[in-house]
Amino acid sequence: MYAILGCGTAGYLAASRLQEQKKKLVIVDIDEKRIEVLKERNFERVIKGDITDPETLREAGVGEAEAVLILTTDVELNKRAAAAVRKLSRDVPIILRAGKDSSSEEFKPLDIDVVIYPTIVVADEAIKSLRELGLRKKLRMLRKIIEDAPKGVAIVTQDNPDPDAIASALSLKRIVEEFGSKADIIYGGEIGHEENRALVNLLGITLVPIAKVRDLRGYSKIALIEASIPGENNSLPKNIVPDIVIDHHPVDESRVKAAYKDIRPEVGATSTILTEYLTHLNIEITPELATALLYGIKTDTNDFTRGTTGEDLKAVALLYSKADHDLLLKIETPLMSAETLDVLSEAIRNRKIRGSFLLTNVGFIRDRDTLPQAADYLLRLEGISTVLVYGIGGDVIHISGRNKDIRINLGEVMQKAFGNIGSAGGHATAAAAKIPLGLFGGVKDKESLLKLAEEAITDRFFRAVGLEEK
Ligand SMILES: [Mn+2]
Repeated sequence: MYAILGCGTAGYLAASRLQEQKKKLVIVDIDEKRIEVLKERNFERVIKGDITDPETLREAGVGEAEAVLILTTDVELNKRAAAAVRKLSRDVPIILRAGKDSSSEEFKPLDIDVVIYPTIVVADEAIKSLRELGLRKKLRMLRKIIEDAPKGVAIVTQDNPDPDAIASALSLKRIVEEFGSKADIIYGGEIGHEENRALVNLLGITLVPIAKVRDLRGYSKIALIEASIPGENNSLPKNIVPDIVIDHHPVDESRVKAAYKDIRPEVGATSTILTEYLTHLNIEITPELATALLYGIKTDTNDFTRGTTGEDLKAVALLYSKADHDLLLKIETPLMSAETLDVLSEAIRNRKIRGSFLLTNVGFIRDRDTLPQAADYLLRLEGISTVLVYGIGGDVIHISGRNKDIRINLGEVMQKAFGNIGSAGGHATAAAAKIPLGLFGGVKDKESLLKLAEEAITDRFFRAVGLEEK
């Protein structure tokens, strides 16, 4: 049972809310008319009496209440009422409304559990609304852009999209559909990692490789997700100005050209931003979408340990209850294909180590996606900080690199080593290269071809990192 002492406007509102929640109440007020009104409104226990009189309060059972609310506008009255309550019980929790000029000192002797300062509450609410309004305004603008997209929206993600990029793009697609248009999710590079492919396959997400898009200008609008500048870690041509940019990677914002941009380096994942959008727009977050977004935040924040903010955790709290956790487990622990296992065993057997470098030739491969997985795996070997795994697929040598040595920018090294004989690039920690076999023209015998490829790669790579081949 809760006790409400004095039933002015605030007391009445509190009583109504508690009644809605089917809580038991006792209300004490001195005003005859108010008492009548309260009885008409079906409040069960309404007592006419002086809220500063301990005897009245005792009869009302206030000393045994779960909590006492004293919310009148007369702070002196509130204090006297609190003193009366304390005469009955030292333990019953008291919530008291302070005055405009109250200081915390004046309530100390009364041992009040919660003092509510109306001015602070008003200011806090105003600030909260400010944030809400900002988001509402932004989303109105997003809606306007999308509603003006009769030929649909091209949602272009970062290259080699990670779960955060995939989940964010999927969410934006839902938003576009909600606003009455349609969208395709377009990516450059590849969907690497078995986990990422499991995410895409288990959720039935359709992603279009950018090479298959005939003309991006066939879409009315272009959105860039998890990247902000065309051509930088994404395959959007540099001369295209996107209409929408949503990202959380730090960038000099003056370089970002888009009618709509929401770039928040302070959050751990773009999925957090999109979760906020979906919530705000009242778009249902299905178990599949919740699973994708949760996985996106999880991987980007390294299981909530890296750059995780309150905003991320707020999104996680919401998504966690909606996500399909069996599905999430399936995504996180995908089955390893027999081919990946074979490539891994070749990679382990053929490894050549020099210092902290490990290079390995896995021979002929069918699926080049097995290379980065082998490289990831071998990077866990003690004492190794840079791994290169390569193999021949079709008429190309595929090279996949992984690096955790902060002095080395693997993308640059690969570019330097293989850029002039093939294509190469990537990041400091992950990079790839392709070299056409035509380079070794004329060599028919497979063994010789492998040996030649191995020599060329080893030699060029060590030259590029500044370790000449002996
Ligand atoms: Mn991200």
